[in-house]
Amino acid sequence: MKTIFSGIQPSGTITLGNYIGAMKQFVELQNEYNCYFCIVDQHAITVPQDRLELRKNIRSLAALYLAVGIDPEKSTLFIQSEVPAHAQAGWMMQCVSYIGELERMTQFKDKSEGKDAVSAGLLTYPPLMAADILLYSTDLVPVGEDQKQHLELTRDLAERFNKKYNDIFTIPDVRIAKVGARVMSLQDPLKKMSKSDPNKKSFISLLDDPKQIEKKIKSAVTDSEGIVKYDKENKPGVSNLLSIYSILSGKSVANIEKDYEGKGYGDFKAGLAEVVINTIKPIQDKYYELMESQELDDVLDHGADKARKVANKMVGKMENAMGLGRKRK
Ligand code: ATP
Ligand code: LTN
Repeated sequence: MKTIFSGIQPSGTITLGNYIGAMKQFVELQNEYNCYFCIVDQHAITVPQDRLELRKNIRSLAALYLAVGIDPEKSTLFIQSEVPAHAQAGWMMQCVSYIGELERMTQFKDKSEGKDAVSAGLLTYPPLMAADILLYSTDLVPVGEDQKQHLELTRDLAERFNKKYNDIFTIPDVRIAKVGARVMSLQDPLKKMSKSDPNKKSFISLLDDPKQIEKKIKSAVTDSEGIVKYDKENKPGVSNLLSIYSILSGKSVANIEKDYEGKGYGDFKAGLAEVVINTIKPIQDKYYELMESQELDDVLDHGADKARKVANKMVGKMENAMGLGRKRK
């Protein structure tokens, strides 16, 4: 069985973008692959976080992974900071990374833009991500479009390490969903939907209540044409809403366009709100049940134990390859 690894930052509540671009794929893939799904809390602290809020988000993200359908019998779910091998391997990968290539990452440029103080961790975020992936001899990494560049760097770093030290890493492939890999902000359809966006109207979180969802969709930016038609270039707002509608309802974009022919954006938005609410409702029911139960901690304890065993072996191989410490038998 081939291995999958992916991670989500506990930097807020999962959005429809995270769900459509990443989580929904995870659920489908877990039947065919040996899967590791990680709550990457060490990546989250590359930008300022409130400690109580972070703790809450970590637990909430774990419950959401399970609520959307990650099955702990099939997949390993764990918290990055509970497996110290990630930080150890992350340091070694930093030492094979060049500052120039890290400065070229668009996520670094976006997140550091206009900030007075930028942490060194924001720059060295990609080698830690490479470590996450390489520790498990991962074959495939399902992510949204925005992570493609980080995956290319991961492959470069793995090849560099293999050539320079010892051929120990599997070179991972990226898997990007054919549709929905880049869900856009509801307030600025030229920007990706992000859970850490300070403007809460720009995203729908999986924990929003029906009233909030209706309101956010109602105020989503469209255009003045009043025609429900997919045209990414000229109608980015409507096209984004149409994509979300299509993915969540399973209807083709052409059929949705037909359903709303001669009707305005008001009807279309009300229809979309209903589709979103119907998708989210069962996830929320499961989520609130999980947050009350002991099951969550058991799953995370077990996941960390399992991940530690695999990851520690690879750290041993990396240290041997680089000549750290004493030779292990
Ligand atoms: P942050 O706002 O803190 O940067 P984020 O919302 O961008 O967070 P991540 O935790 O960085 O989310 O990403 C988790 C997964 O969701 C990744 O696979 C990422 O590619 C995917 N993803 C994030 N935003 C979108 C989006 N708008 N559309 C599709 N996929 C997305
Ligand atoms: N960088 C990713 C989160 C992430 C990740 C990973 C994704 C950290 N480690 C390993 C896939 C595999 C993000 O910002 N979405």
